[in-house]
Amino acid sequence: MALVFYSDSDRFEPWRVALTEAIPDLDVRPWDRVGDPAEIDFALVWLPPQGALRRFPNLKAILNLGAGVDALLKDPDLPKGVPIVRMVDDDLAKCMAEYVLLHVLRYHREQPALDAQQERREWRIIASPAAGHRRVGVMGLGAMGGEAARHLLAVGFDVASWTRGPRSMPGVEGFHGPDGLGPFLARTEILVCLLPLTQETEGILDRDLFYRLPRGACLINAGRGGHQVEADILAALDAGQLGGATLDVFRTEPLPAGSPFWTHPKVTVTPHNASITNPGSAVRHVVASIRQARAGEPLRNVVDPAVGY
Ligand code: NDP
Ligand code: OXD
Repeated sequence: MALVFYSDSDRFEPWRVALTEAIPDLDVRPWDRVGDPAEIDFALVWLPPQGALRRFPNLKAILNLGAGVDALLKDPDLPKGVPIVRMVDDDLAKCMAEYVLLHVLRYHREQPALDAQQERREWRIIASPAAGHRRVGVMGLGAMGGEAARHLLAVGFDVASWTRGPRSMPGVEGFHGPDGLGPFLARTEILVCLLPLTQETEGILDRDLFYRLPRGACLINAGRGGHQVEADILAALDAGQLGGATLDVFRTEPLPAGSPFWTHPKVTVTPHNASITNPGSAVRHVVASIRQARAGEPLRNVVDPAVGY
């Protein structure tokens, strides 16, 4: 069995070593030494060029190196009927949860205002309530949002979630669907977006949504840049409707040097590093998918192209 690897941001060699340690007879090939395309059973990829996967006539699965499959699904030449498996890995989810916790705590404890005071050498006490009095709303309660919610609950935050279908998690107030969005937003002081980018969620972080939040609410988006109407974020920040925004993802990445986000006093920019796939842990998930395919068992974490995640 042979697997071809493509990524501009992940290194081939650690993946080759980790995969062949687990499955010694797996022939792991880099993109530029693919050999006979008909021999390739699996493609392990991150952001392959459009149309690049159609040259493999015997693909059994496309294994995505990341959790989000929005870029893959945009490819009009994606081989039809080949299952796409998204990345689901404990460490990936835990790192995301740490990112969310860091930035929720930062807003909860008024750290941006305290940083600004320090710049001015101003000594003024700003009191924060205990976490149980801070209402955090998590959009998306999947692998990422679910782990983030668990971390937030562990610290004591008052957590709600918003999902496509009804979901329940102990201790989390669940809202779902278009009708649930308004009440979810109305009770949310710190909004965390961990949605996949789909036709339904494209541009969801817009003026209308921001004005359904309490005034001064803060936004943390580690989903996708395509969720953001970026001019609306800036306008809502300038009007005081949003109190702050922490953005890990952008419509254009890398974020252009001229973007106003870089210098806006109420914006924290991170370079799409909220959580990064690490072969040391993620290899388990890839190996499991290959073993399932070999055994003719149903693959887990397969994307439904019709809904987009
Ligand atoms: P999952 O597929 O596990 O979960 C998706 C969640 O979003 C589900 O709870 C789903 O609802 C909900 N959802 C989807 N569509 C809608 C909708 N229209 N309305 C309301 N809720 C919706 O995905 P993951 O948690 O693994 O990943 C989520 C996203 O996080 C990725 O797609 C990627 O964009 C982003 N990500 C970003 C990273 C970064 O470093 N910035 C790293 C990893 C991921 P339901 O439960 O009802 O199906
Ligand atoms: C992912 C990402 O989807 O890193 O995994 O954005």
